[in-house]
Amino acid sequence: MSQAHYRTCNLCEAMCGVVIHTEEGLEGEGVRITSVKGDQNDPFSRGHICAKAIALKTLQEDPDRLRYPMKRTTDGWQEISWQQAFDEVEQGIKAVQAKYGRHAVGFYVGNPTVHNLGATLFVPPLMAALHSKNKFSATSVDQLPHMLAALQMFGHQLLLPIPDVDNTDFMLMLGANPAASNGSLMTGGDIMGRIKGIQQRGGRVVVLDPRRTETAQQVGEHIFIKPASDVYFLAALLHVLFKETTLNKAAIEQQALGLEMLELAVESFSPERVATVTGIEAAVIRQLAHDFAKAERAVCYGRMGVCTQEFGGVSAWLINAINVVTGNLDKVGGALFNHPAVDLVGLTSSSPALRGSFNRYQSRVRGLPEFNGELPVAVLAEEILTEGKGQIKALITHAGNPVLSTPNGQQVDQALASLDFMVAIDIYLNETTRHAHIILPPTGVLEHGHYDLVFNILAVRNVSKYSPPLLTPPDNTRHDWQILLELAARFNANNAKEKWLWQGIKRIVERLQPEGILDLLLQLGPYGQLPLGLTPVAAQSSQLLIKALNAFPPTHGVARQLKQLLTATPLNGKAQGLSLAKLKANPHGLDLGALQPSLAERICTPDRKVILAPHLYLAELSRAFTQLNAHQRREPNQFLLIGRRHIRSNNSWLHNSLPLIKGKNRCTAMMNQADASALAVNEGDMIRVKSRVGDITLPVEIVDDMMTGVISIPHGFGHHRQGTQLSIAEGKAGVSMNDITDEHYVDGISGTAALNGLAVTVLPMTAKTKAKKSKQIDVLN
Ligand SMILES: Nc1nc2c(c(=O)[nH]1)N[C@H]1C(S)=C(S)[C@@H](COP(=O)(O)OP(=O)(O)OC[C@H]3O[C@@H](n4cnc5c(=O)[nH]c(N)nc54)[C@H](O)[C@@H]3O)O[C@H]1N2
Ligand SMILES: Nc1nc2c(c(=O)[nH]1)N[C@H]1C(S)=C(S)[C@@H](COP(=O)(O)OP(=O)(O)OC[C@H]3O[C@@H](n4cnc5c(=O)[nH]c(N)nc54)[C@H](O)[C@@H]3O)O[C@H]1N2
Ligand code: SF4
Ligand SMILES: [Mo]
Repeated sequence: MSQAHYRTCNLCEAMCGVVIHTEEGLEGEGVRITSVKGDQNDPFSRGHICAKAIALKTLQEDPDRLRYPMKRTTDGWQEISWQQAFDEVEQGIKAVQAKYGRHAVGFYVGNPTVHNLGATLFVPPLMAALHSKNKFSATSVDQLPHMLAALQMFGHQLLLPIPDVDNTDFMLMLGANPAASNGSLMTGGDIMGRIKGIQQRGGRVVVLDPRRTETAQQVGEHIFIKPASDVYFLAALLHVLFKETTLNKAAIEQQALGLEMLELAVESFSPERVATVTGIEAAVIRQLAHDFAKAERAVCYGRMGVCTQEFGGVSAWLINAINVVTGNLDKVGGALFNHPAVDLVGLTSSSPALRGSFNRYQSRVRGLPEFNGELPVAVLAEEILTEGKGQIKALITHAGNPVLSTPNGQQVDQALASLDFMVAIDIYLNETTRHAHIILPPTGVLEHGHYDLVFNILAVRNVSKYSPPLLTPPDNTRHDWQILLELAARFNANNAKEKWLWQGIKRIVERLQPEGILDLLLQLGPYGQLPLGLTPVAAQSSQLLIKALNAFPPTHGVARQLKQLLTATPLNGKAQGLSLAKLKANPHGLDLGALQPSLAERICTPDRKVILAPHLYLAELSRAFTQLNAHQRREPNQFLLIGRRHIRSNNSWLHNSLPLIKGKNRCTAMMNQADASALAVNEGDMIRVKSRVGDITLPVEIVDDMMTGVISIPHGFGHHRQGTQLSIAEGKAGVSMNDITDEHYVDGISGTAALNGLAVTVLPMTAKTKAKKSKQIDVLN
C-alpha cells in the first residue's frame, strides 16, 4: 500500500515542501520510494519543486553511497567496525596533537552541514573540542562577506537583511542567478515565481551580470557588468544617490551613524569615472540610481557573483548601504530581518562571542584574518604544505569536498595527499575523501529527522516545519550527529576525569537527540510555549542540559553562555505555543507570517544604530579606486573567468545521480560569438584555459548571452581522479574550474576566495597543441 510522507527538501536553500510516496517492497526488499513530488499544501512552497528533488530518492538508493566505516590500507579500502574506526580516529588525531600540538589538526566543514539538523548542532562542539586555530569552512568560498558586513554594520554576523521579494516594487540584483540556484540568502519556495510577481505587480527587476542568465532571460531587464567591477557600480550608484536625489537624511540618521563619512567615501566614484571599468554607460547608472530612489519600495540584493570577488567585502557593505540611504532597510518591500521560530540571532545576541568575530588572529603563513573562529579556506593547502611550527598534519572533513570546491584544487589535492592522518565524515568516496585514512559515513537524509535551523534565518517569510525520519536506517549505521558527538566526547577527554565527564554528557545528549534540543529551541523561541512555560518534556530536557553544563567549571565561557540561553527570558514575539509536537501535528509546515520591521529590537551595535561607514571598508574602497584602470583587455585571448550553476547540479556532489546528470555535457566554457571568432574556435572545439596556477581543457559553448571578454565555467566537475567511487559521475567527469582558480586571488578584506573575475588566458587547441598536450599527459602517466 502506498504511503505519503511530507517533508522539506534539504538539498538547496529553498526549503521546498515535498511529498514522498513509499510502498512496502517484496519480502526482504524493505520500503521503496515510488515518487517525489511537490507538496501543494506546504504553505511556503505551494507545490513548487525543482528537478533536483528526485535526488532525495537517488541518493537514498545509490549503491556508491557509503554506509559503514572504511579504512584505507595498502590493499585498498576495507570495511571496519565503528568501534575500531572511532578508536583509530582518536589515536590518529591524538598522536598528531601530541607530536605537533593542537593547531596541527585542521577541520574543514562543507556546505551540506548546514542542511542537516544534527550536523548543524554537533559540528560546533567537535570544532571546539579540537582547540585548533585551523578551522575552515565553505563560508569562505561563499557568503562570508555578507556575514562580515552584518557583523560590522548590525553587530551580529547572522543579522542578514533578506529581500522582501513578495512586497517590493524594484529589485536590483547583482551576481545571483536564482533561476539556477533557487535563491541564496533569500530562502523562498518558488523564488522565481515570487520574483516574477514583482513584475506582475507592475514593479521592476534589474539584473546585473556578465552573463544574460536564465534569471535575466525569464524576468526583468538585464545589464552586462564586467566581472569584479561591482564595487565601482555600487559606489557610483551611491554617489548619484547622494549628489542628485533627495535623501531623507533625518530618517537615515535616526537609523544609522556615519552618513557623512559614507558620502565622502563615494565622492570620487562618479558614473563617468566608472563607466569603462564596469562596462556600463554613465547615463544608465545615473538613471538606475534615480529610479531606485524614486521607487516606493526597493531592494538591492547581491549574492555569490558579487561577494566572491576581489572587492567582495566592500561590495557586500555597499549593497547594505544603498538599502539604508534609500530608506529601504528594515522596511516592508525593502530588506528585512526575519524572526524565525528557532531564533539563533535572538538566542545569541547577548553574548559578544556568539555574535561573531573578525581578525582576532591570522593564518600562520599568509596572515589572512580569522572570521568567527575560522580561517579562509584559501590558505588550507599552504598551511598543510608549508613546514614549520603550527603546520597542519592531520585534517578532519565534514560534508565537504575542498578538492573540487576551493581555489587551486590541485594544490589542495596534493596537500591532502601529504597529510599524516585524515578523517572524512562523508557519504561518498570522492575527490577529497579518497585521501582519508578513515571515512565515517553517516545515514542518508531520509533516515533522520530534519529541520532547517539556518535557512529559516534567511527565509522571505517566517515559517516552521519538521520532517520526521521517513526510512529506518540499516542496522549498525550512525547519524552525522552521533559520529560528531562521539568524536567530540573523545577529543575532549584527555584524562580519566574528563572521560567520565564526557561519557555522562554524551549519555544526556543521546537521550535528548537533536529533536529534543530542537523542541527546546522552538519553545524558547519567539513563537514558543512561553509565557505558558515549557512543556514537561522540554522542561526536563532543559534540566538535563543544565545538569550537563554544570559539569563545566564556571570559567568555561561557552558552557556559561549556553546555560544563560537556557534560562533566558522569552524572546519577544507572538507566543503561539510552538513546539515539536505542534509541528508534528502540522506535517505540511506552519506559516508564521510575513517579515516585519524589527531592527530597533534586534540590532546589536553599541549605539543600537546601523554603522554605515565601518573603517575597514573605507580603506578598501580607496584601494579599489587606485585600481580603476587595472583591468584593460589587451589581447583577444585574455578573458575574465566567472562561474555558473545549473538547476540540475549542486556544487560537486549530485553528479552521481543519473536523472540529474544525463543529457548534454554541461561542463563547457561559454563565450560569445565575437570572442570565439577572434580565437578562431567553433562550437565544441577544445580550448585550454590557463591561469597562474594551472590549466584545464574543455569544449567551447558559443552563446549570445556572454559579455565580450568573459568566459563562464561551472564548478564541481573534475570527477576523473583515480580512486573515487562515483560510477556515474566518473562517466561525466568534466574538469574542475577550481583547478585554475587562484588561492592568492582573494577578497582584500576577508580573504574569501575571489572565484569570479580571475584573469585567464584561452588557448585554442590546434592539432599541434593537442599533440603536445597528449604527450605531456603521457609523461605524467
Ligand atoms: N542548482 C543549484 N542550486 C544551488 C547550488 C548549486 O550548486 N546548484 N548551490 C547552492 C549554494 S551552496 C549557493 S551559495 C547558492 C548560490 O546562489 P547564487 O548566488 O544565485 O549563485 P549563482 O547561480 O552561482 O549565481 C552567481 C551569478 O553571478 C554572476 N557573476 C559572476 N561574476 C560576477 C561579477 O563579477 N559581478 C556580477 N554582478 N555577477 C557575477 C554569474 O554569472 C552568476 O549568474 O546556490 C545554491 N543553490
Ligand atoms: N569556482 C567556484 N567554486 C565554488 C563555488 C562557485 O560558485 N565557483 N561555490 C562555492 C560554494 S557557494 C560552496 S557552498 C562550496 C561548497 O563546498 P563544499 O561544501 O566543500 O563542497 P560540496 O560539493 O558541497 O561537497 C559536499 C560534500 O558533502 C558530502 N555530503 C552530502 N550530504 C552529506 C551529509 O548529509 N552528511 C555528510 N557527512 N556528508 C554529506 C558530499 O558527499 C560531498 O563530499 O563550493 C564553493 N566553490
Ligand atoms: S529548489 Fe529543488 S533542490 Fe531546492 S529545496 Fe526545492 S526541490 Fe529541493
Ligand atoms: Mo554555497
